[in-house]
Parts: sequence; structure tokens; C-alpha cells
Amino acid sequence: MIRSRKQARGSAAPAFLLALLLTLLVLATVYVFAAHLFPPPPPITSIALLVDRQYDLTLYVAGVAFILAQLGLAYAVFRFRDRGQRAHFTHGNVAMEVVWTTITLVVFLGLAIAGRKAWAEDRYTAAEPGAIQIEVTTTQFVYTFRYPGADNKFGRLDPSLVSAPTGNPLGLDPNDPAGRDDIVVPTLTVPVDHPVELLLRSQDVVHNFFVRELRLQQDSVPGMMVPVHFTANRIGQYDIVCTQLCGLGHNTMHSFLNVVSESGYESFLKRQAAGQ
Ligand SMILES: [Cu+2]
Repeated sequence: MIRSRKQARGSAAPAFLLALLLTLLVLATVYVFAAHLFPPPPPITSIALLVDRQYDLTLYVAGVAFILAQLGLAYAVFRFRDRGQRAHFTHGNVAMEVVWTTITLVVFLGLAIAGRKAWAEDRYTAAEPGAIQIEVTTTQFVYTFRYPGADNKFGRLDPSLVSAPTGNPLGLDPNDPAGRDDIVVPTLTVPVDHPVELLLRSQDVVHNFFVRELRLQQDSVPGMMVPVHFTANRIGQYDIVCTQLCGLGHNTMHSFLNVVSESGYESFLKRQAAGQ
């Protein structure tokens, strides 16, 4: 085969450009994370701190792998560029494949085991005794919170009585005395430094309860009662959002978590009890 002079020399420019692009991509990505351009809001529970630590660890490990892999790729693209030489076929390297597959396996299992505590603390342990139980009901596209009231008992719900326009969004049975003092409100108020157990349920489709500062995200599933618990340690108002695409109004599904002082909580309950 006759090759032109240009082909015989090969073409370094595309290889150089691609290698440069890859290197710039790595630098830009490292900058975005190192400069904390998009910092998360500060965590407000001790578990959220563990979640953050685990997230950082995962980010560092995956970050190092990302940087090495992309720079290695840039190096290979440039080093083995077309110099007009004949291409030769390689069958790969079994030893190398075994090594990097093993490393990946160890890293993934290691991260999963290290992260187990932060995750299991929320999911596999029961709420502390004395936790305040609050029922969370999701409906397209609102949250409804129910407190058991002074008797500490939730009243019976009857799905056939559900009627948001007449002020009974949960279908509280008026004939059940346990439900007479139940408090039903559109926002969640909890006392600071006090364990809280939420009982998540859904009236129609799968929704979600997510508060960034709690680092807590849990689906609510129709037909199930899903418990989650937390102890918030900072007074303030935080957003509750639904992270499941639950219908046309999904983007408007929103409420607030108010973490208030112990006395603020007592007066909240009194105010609500007087107003129900
Ligand atoms: Cu939703």
C-alpha cells in the first residue's frame, strides 16, 4: 500500500488535543469539589454527621480513582498516538484484569461496610423510648401531619371519610374518642434535642419525605406504615420536599420542618389543641 507523506508521519494534533481536554476536565472537576462551590446545608442530627463523613470518604476514594483513570487515559491517548506506525493487536493482560477487578471489589465492599453504621442507625434500630410519634400522610401534592394529642393515641381512620375540602383530609372517624384530640396540621413542628419518630403513610401514590439538613430521605408507600426517626439538634425552619415524581403537581409538593424549643413545642401543642 502506498502511503502519503502526511500519513506516514502520523497525526499528533488530535491526540494532543484530546489528552489536553481530558486533563482540563479533571482539573475543572477537582476545582468544583475542592472549592466547595455547592456546599450542602449544615447537618442537624448526629446521624447526619455520620452520613456526611461517609459521603466525604466515598467522594475521596471515587475522586482519586477518577483522577488516576482520566489522567491515565490522557497519557495513553498521547503516548500511543498515531506516528504512522503499524497497529498491533493485543490480547489484554489477565493478571492486570484480576488486579483491578479485585481492587474495585475491595473498595466497593469496604465503603459499603464502612457506611453501614450511618445507614443502619436510621433503619434497623428502633426509635428511642420516649420518642414523640407523629404520623406523616402524603397525598398529591400535600403533606399532612397528625399528632396523637393529650391521650397519646391516634384515633381511627376511615378511608371512606377522607375529604380534604370539608377539613378531614385523613378521614378521622368522629365516633372514635381517641381521635377527638388528634391534631392535624400542614407543617411539622418538633422540639429540639428530643427523639422523634415519624410514621410515613401515603393516600395515593409513592411520595417521599426528604429534609436535606436531616440527611434523611424516605419513600412513603400506599398500604405501608414506614417508621423513621431522628433527633434534631438545631432550632430553625427547614424545607421538606417530595423527591418522587408523583404527578403533575410534584414540584409544588413542599412543607416545613420547624425545630423549636421545648417550651415552644408545648405552646404549639396547646395552641393547636385549642384550635382543633
Ligand atoms: Cu409527592
